Amino acid sequence: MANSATVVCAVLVMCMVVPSSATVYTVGDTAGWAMGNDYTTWTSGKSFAVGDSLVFNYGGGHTVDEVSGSDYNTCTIGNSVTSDQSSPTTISLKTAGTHYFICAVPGHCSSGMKLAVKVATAGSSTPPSSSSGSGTTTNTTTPTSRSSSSGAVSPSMALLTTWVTFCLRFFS
Ligand SMILES: [Cu+2]
Repeated sequence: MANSATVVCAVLVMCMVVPSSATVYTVGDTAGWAMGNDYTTWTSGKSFAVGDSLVFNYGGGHTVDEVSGSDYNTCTIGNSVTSDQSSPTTISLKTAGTHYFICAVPGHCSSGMKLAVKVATAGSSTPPSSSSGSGTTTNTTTPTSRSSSSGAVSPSMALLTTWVTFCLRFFS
């Protein structure tokens, strides 16, 4: 009992510490991973990046297989890179490029259970490093914005400290 409470606290703390840049996408949203969906429609308008992850929710009798592009196109089963059938399946998008997923149950891929995700390189929004020289930084906007950005760390640290204190007091 105290064990599960500790886990809950740890998860809460980790949620605060880990930067929330990575996005978790639920494939098909509420429809999940099932036949009769159009996952091309689901991916449209979304931009996936390295570090994001996909969560496949499905009932029994389905799988999540990562396959090659040609196997995706032809719904060919048997050459899967990875395979899983323990819903929910979480896939971490670790490399850039297009990743292809199908259900390896015969007939299901051609019934719509095929997903192609174009993954962009991570950190495309991070500022370029090593270009900090020569001093002429023109972003001297207002002193208030500078103080607020430096102070943004401490409230979350205070929250974290509060949580740790809370956890220690009630569950130890
Ligand atoms: Cu299936």
